[in-house]
Parts: sequence; structure tokens; C-alpha cells
Amino acid sequence: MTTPRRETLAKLTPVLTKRWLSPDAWRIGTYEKLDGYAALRKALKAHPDDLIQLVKDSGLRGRGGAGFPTGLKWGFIPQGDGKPHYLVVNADEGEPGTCKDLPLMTHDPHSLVEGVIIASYAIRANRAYIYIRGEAVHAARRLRNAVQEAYAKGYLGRNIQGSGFDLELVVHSGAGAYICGEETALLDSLEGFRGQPRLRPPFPATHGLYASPTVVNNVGTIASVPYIVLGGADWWKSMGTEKSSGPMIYSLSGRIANPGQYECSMGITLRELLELAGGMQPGHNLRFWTPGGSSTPLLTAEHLDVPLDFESVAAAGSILGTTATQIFSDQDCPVYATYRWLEFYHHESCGKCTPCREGNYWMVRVYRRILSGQGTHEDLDTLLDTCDNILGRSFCGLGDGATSSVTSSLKYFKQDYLDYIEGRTAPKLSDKQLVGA
Ligand code: L3W
Ligand code: SF4
Repeated sequence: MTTPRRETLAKLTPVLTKRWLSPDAWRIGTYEKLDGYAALRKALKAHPDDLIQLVKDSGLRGRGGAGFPTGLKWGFIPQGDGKPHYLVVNADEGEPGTCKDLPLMTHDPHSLVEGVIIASYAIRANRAYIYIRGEAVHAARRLRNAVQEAYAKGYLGRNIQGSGFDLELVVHSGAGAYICGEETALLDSLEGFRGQPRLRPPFPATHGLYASPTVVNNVGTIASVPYIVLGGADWWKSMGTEKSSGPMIYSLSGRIANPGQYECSMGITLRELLELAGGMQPGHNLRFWTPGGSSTPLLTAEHLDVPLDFESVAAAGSILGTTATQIFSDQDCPVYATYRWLEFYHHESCGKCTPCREGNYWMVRVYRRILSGQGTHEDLDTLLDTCDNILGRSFCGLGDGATSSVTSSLKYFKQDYLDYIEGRTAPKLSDKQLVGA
């Protein structure tokens, strides 16, 4: 295990994670002692439009994977339209490798509740929902407790802190479908329907929950808002890069000494993150990694110095996504890893559109053939052709995301595929698994 140098340690910027190690920070009394709800009191004295402008000025971008500018999204909500407005927090964190929202909601749920109240006030919403992943039972319990505490203290409900602003907040647990992390499937699920993506446009900003203007934002996005209100846009922009501002929670997992969440200014490199995490596990050398979960194209040891911000990762041929950096070593097989991810996408495909439903089904079968030693050279062309028919032709991002590891592993590790096909690598799957479901 390596010890981080002082200059690398200085790259840690605990903002959203700063209370995580304080005992009982999830209780309202402790939260208030640690500056909790001070931002709300300040925000309620401001004009809602000024809050939207503040968030625009901060450059905050969505933390759920797409990096869409938050203030711009809030500004899309039509005003004076006579319709109810909604804020919906996407807490359906399900992207493989991603683990930043669940610890936040478990250790510091009030920061999300406070962010919800400020954001709802800014977009003039009187009803907000937190849609949390069904399996996240403990985090949901903490959140519901925080919501009850906030009602009891007059931070939620009618005439919040004497401001004349009313807000009802509901925590809704999903039922464990990855597709319900897609914003329009989430809205369908919240309305009581089977969660399947809707056609966009229209976007939720104009036609969202119950066909009304709705902001859908990720947990990390909304939890950032109180800090921006207290610290100001310039302070937020003092972290990160010009176009990717602020701190970001990077989740590190895999073959490293100390897996976990590391909150750093955007633009930190994997080399620096690895140093913070104590380096690779003994006997392992970095071979490939995901910068933002399994929906983002793989990168390799050549990309150790790519700044992990939206623009630089895109320039390197991948996507920053949810900043879930999964680290694989020279003892891991990129063909097998891709197969396991594909099984996940095949299982989670909602079945609405043909490219994703059929394409993932067939690709899983091709991988089983290759991994059981019965693949052919034509299989590699079939995989690329199938990806070509999924990417950009699917109804939602799940289909596109499924192709990422296939195309990138073929780009960087074609020899590994050939080694299975030409018999140099022993089969990883048995004939029995070849015909499996
Ligand atoms: C109004 C317009 N609003 C865009 C809004 C849109 C959405 C946001 C971003 O997918 C990606 C996906 C995953 N008027 C608008 C507009 N908007 N144009 O902006 O939209 P978009 O389409 O760029 O992305 P998305 O549909 O939100 C998110 C990838 O992130 N990802 C995430 C995976 C999983 C999780 C999870 O664990 N729950 O996040 C990882 O890479 O593949 O490509 O709000 O309405 N003209
Ligand atoms: Fe459903 Fe996949 Fe089509 Fe998305 S891409 S709508 S998950 S079938």
C-alpha cells in the first residue's frame, strides 16, 4: 500500500462528504449544529429567480451521469403557467460500480432534504419526491426519518420558517428496476405505471410528472445546492475546471488497497485517485477501468493522467458518467468482465425497443460462445455490427450504455478475444453455461 504525498492529499476537497464521519450527523440536532439549514434560511430571503441565477453562475452540472447544467434546467420551468410544478430527486442509484448517493443519504440525509427545499422554492414547486432505489432499505429509513424531523421543526409543510412557502416532500421506494433510473421511466413508475422510458422531447421540464413541469435531478446535484447558497458561486467555481466546476464524489472499487468514496475537485486524475486509495492491491497492475460506471467506455493504463472532468474524459473517448471508477488488473479478463456487464444490461433491458431487447440478448449468447472456446472470428464482426445497430438507435440510454464495454474492449483488447477463439486461453464457461438462459 502506498502513502499519499502531501500535495496529493491536498486534492481531497470534502464538501458533500464533510459530515459523513461525524457521529449522528443524520439526526437533525447534529446537522443543525454543523451549519445545517443555515442555507435554507438564507435562501428563503432571496428571490427564487436569484437562486436560479446563482446555480447558473456556479456552473453546477448534473451528478447523475449526463452533466447537464443544473441552473439551465431549472430555468426551463415555465413560470406563471398556472400548472403545479414538481421536483423529483433521482435516488435510484443503480449503475454498476456507482456508490455515492447511497452513502450520502445514509450519513447526511438532511443535506439532501435541505437541498430539496431550496430547489423547490427556486422553481416554485410545492410538492417534491425522492425516488429511492427499492433495495436501499437503510438509506430510505434514514431519509424518511430526516423528512419527519424536518416537518417537526417547520422546515417542511406549510409556511416554512414564516416565509409563506409551502412544501410537501414524499420519499418513494422503487421496486428494484435499473431502468427506473432513467428519468422518464422513473416518472412513469412514480405515477404508478410500469417503469418504461417515454419519448423525449417533450422533456420533463415542460411535460414531467402528471404532464406538469418537473425538474428531475440526481441526489448529488440537489445536495450541492445548500453549499452553493452558503459559499457562493465563485467559491464553488474555485474547485474543478472551467467547464466542470466544483467537487465530485469519485467511487473507487476493484483491485485497489482502499476502495471507497473520495471527494475531490473535478479534474483529478486516476493516478492521483489511486495514490489517495493506497495504490493497487499487492501483485496487481492496472489494466483497464471505467471512468463512470459500466455504461462508459473502458479506459486503460495509458489514460492514468486524463483529468476526470466532463470534457477531458470525452476527449479521451469515454464519458465521465457517474464517476464510478472500477479498477481492473492484469489478473482480470476484459472479455469476461464485458460479458458480465452485458448480462446485467440484458437482464435490465425493459424490452420496449428492439435494438436493445434483441441486441443484448444475442450479444450475451455470442460472448458465451467465445468464453466457452467455441467462438469464431466472425463473432467479433457480429458484435461490432450489433453494437452499431444499438448505439444511437435505441429508445433510451440503457441500450447505448450496453455497447460501451463491448466496443471499447474490442478496441483495446482484441487479442484477448482472439486468444479464446484460437485456443490460447482456456475456456471460462462450460458447455452447460453456453446454452444457459
Ligand atoms: C429540457 C432540453 N431538458 C436535456 C435534460 C433531460 C435530463 C438531462 C440530461 O441520461 C446518462 C445516460 C446514462 N430541454 C433538454 C433537457 N435535458 N435536453 O437534461 O439529459 P441527457 O439526455 O443528456 O441524459 P439522461 O437521459 O439524463 C443520463 C449515463 O448518464 N449514466 C448514468 C447511469 C445510471 C445512473 C443511476 O445509477 N441511476 O445514473 C452513466 O454513464 O447511461 O447516458 O434531465 O431531461 N432540450
Ligand atoms: Fe427499454 Fe432498452 Fe429500449 Fe431503453 S433502450 S427503452 S431499456 S429496451
